[in-house]
Amino acid sequence: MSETPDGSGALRLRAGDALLLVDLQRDFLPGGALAVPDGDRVVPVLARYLDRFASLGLAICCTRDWHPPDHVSFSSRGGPWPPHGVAGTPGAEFAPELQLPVSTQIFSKATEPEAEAYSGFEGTGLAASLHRQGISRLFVGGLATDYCVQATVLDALREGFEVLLLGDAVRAVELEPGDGERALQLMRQAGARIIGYEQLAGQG
Ligand code: VGL
Ligand code: ZN
Repeated sequence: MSETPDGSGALRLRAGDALLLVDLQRDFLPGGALAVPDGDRVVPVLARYLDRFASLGLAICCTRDWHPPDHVSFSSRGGPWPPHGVAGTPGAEFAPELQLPVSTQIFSKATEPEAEAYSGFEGTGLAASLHRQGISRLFVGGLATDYCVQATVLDALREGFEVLLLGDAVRAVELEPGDGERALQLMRQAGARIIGYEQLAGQG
């Protein structure tokens, strides 16, 4: 099945598309407090998507972990994770190599001490904001496949967005081997399509 009049099958970006980058923060990169294996490998790939979306004037949204210092998910409180993504700390900053346009929209999540929120849609107003902007298709990449990316993608589908998961721009934590692959399966079964950069049509 082709998707373009020229029959090439390439994906043509259009009004109503947005790039949604999940938790590209220093703490999730090598050397960070909760480093995702090979997490830094997504950065140059996402730079290409960023260029493309920015040059077409399409929306770019970033979620970020923005935890209080005593967040319930931290091991100090019996949670599963070392302290990470603490609001206002260097570890919570976006990957410095990412050139985010000034127009980038930022959504901070899991800001309440007692509540975990893996999904960028939880308590952030993200869905309402996207709907208000007339956005219907989300291109989602970032960290980590088996936690915040998965939760964000499943919520996006529930909210009625079409989701294209950037398979070349996600990486998994894999506390259990295979978690990354299982997350991809789950997202695919829920209706997400997994794509790579080379599938985007050259749009000049
Ligand atoms: C994440 C674990 C804890 C993520 C956030 O961004 O995937 N994972 N907090
Ligand atoms: Zn977190």
